[in-house]
Amino acid sequence: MDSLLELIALHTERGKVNREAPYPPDLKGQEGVDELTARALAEGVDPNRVLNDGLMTGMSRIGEKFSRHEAFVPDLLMAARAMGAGMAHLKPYFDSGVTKHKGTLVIGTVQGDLHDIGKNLVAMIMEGGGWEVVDIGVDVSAEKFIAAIDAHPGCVVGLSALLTTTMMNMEKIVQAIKTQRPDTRVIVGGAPLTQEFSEKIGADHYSRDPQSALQFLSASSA
Ligand code: B1M
Repeated sequence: MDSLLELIALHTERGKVNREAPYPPDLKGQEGVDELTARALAEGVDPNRVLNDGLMTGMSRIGEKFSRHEAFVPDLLMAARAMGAGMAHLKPYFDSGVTKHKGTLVIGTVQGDLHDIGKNLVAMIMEGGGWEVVDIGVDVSAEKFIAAIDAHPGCVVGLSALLTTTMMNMEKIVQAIKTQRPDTRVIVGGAPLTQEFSEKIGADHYSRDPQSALQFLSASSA
């Protein structure tokens, strides 16, 4: 089982999407993340392990290589595509089958930021936890968040940021929401964030991971 998870991590890192994918050339004809993830789940591997020890491990390895200038933006893009292929297989496993929603979460990646894998994962797990999720995409301005709040009265808003530069935009968006729609609860997440930053910008909750967001919402809506 561990060797299969390691292969998922490796093929995520290398951006090998599926068997037909010609990239990377040295893995031509081999199973990609698509087939490997499906196989792991069919063999009964815990979906959380597929996510954490397979897909996310591969993604963090390519990120570390990028930091060391051993990988470049196209490599990140291919890894993201491979991870997306794996996540599609995980979705049904995080689906609770709950029909009555606990509430609505409007979620988006903040202005200037195009990273959406973490946001998509949070959206998937919140849906699985019984929340209606309205995903308003990436590069989302304060105005667009406010419009979504107005369209979904009583919703909770989730903001994701992956860049230290766009954390500043997150601060502006939280301030705009808290000034213009003060009753709206805001949760924030993303790799560069900290609890301290979240408190400084006036968010209601900092979520290190999707589970923590779900726990916060479940506790505060109970
Ligand atoms: Co970019 N990128 N990237 N990138 N990228 C990072 C973030 C970086 C850390 C890489 C590095 O240097 N090691 C670095 C940021 C440095 C910094 O600011 N400190 C970086 C950079 C510099 C850049 C560019 C500027 C590169 C360039 O152009 N020179 C550029 C910026 C583009 C832009 O946004 N304007 C860029 C571009 C890209 C791609 C488009 C190529 C691609 C994104 C594709 C996509 O998302 N569709 C990409 C990728 C893939 C990465 C890495 C490798 C992986 C990110 C990821 O998806 N991780 C990343 C390095 C890394 O993280 N190791 C990197 C997996 C994902 C599941 O984790 O998103 O952290 P994460 O989400 C987690 C938690 O953070 C949390 O839950 C998730 C699951 O646990 N979470 C929330 C996230 N949002 C949440 C919201 C919540 C709650 C929890 O509540 C609302």
